[in-house]
Amino acid sequence: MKILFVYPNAGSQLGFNYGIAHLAAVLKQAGHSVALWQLCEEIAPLPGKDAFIRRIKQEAPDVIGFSVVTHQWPYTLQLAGWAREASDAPLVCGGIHALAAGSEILRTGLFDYIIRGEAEEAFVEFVHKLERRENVAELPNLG
Ligand code: B12
Repeated sequence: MKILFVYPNAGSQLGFNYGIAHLAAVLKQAGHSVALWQLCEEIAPLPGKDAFIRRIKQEAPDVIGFSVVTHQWPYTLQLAGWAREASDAPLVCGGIHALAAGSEILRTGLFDYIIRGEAEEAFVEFVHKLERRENVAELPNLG
């Protein structure tokens, strides 16, 4: 499976995301491929809707995972809406905001899933189950 991580980081310092780094490592060890898109003006101007959708289509991910801190939530909402238009891949929200405000995220209807807290085991298991078309409902940390 190909997992595209989206890291909304608008108006903020260019940052290394340790959470995504951990998840990318364990996903690769499990045989999956991983891509990262950090949206930060220090890397490139933030994309408009058309450019965002074009790149998501080019990446053609099987799963799109957003890594979100709370102050990036409004921007995340915009990006998730565009991602919904660009792809049928499940949208998963993780990171500190999923731990702090999981119900609020799910109520928007934009994300298919949240994973709360540490996700090295939960997200790999989630991707495996999706790949095997198995039920993910009982997975730990999943909303
Ligand atoms: C290191 C750190 C930084 C670093 C790196 C940040 C980064 N994005 O990695 C730097 C210095 C850049 C930084 C900057 C900021 N930080 Co900071 N930072 C931390 C700190 C101390 C540790 C985070 C960490 O690396 N944990 C270890 C990694 C492995 O865990 P993780 O990131 O949580 O990821 C795991 C899960 O969340 C999950 N996960 C993460 N992403 C995803 C994605 C998917 C799809 C899935 C399924 C799961 C998932 O799986 C990961 C592995 O288990 C935390 C405090 C804390 N104890 O959490 C504050 C913290 C995250 N920071 C905070 C804040 C406020 C900021 C800044 C806004 C500060 C500022 N005013 O500029 C900026 C925001 C930058 C940004 N856009 O991310 C707050 C966030 C509060 C909130 N509700 O959002 C925290 C919680 C501190 C606090 N208690 O206030 N930070």
